[in-house]
Amino acid sequence: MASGERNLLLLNFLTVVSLSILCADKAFSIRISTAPRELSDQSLKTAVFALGSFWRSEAVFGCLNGVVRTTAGYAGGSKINPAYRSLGDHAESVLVEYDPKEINFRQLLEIFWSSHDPRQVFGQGPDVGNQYRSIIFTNGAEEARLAAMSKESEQTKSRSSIVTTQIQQLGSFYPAEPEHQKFELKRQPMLLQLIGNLSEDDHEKSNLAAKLNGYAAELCPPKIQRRIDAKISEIIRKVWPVLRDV
Ligand code: MHO
Repeated sequence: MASGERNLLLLNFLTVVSLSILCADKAFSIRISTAPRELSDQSLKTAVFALGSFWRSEAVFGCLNGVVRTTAGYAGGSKINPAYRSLGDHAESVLVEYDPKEINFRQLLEIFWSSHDPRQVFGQGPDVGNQYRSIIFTNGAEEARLAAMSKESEQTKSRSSIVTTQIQQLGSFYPAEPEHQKFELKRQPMLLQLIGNLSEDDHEKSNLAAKLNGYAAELCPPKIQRRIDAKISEIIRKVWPVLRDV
């Protein structure tokens, strides 16, 4: 067998093994598949948040139970067809597609508040600029109410500085360029190898890629981070073939 073919088989095999191991766990109760649109879109809800660099924002939400897919993109501004180097007045944002039976908007808001510093002005962490501002995008009156209540409660935690987060009705969300999708995962060739060679399109829609993107950035909730860690070590220990002889 040509070595290219063997590598391909190996990658496919590893994909199946890693997927089935990850799927076997209750924590990953959403069916994990690399096939696009694994849950019917009608049963999913979407939410959009801006909380600094979208590389990190995608990772924050990607490995929560109930989050099916994430997309990095631009929102909150008026520029038509923004791009990374010319995003105009948009903020780097993340589109979160979630199963409302497993996680709700209120819980997503909690993750939003605990995952960045909403009191930082004109930037987030080391990143400076308007594109890193904090925004909760809402869809309808109920989400706007929940967002406003959560902001009030965040403000009451300390009166010595102002919570800068904006609350806006979502207008357009523009997905960012492919190289910005699941950026944290793309930085880790070993993890990419574990899930096989996905096409860019499958990669963007894959639930497993979203989870591993969070894991790669070490931004999963600690329990999930440890569980994925253990599973990856197990795969490497038990399954990875080692060439001992020729
Ligand atoms: N601190 C990041 C910002 C990237 S971002 C997607 C960097 O490494 O440049 O805007």
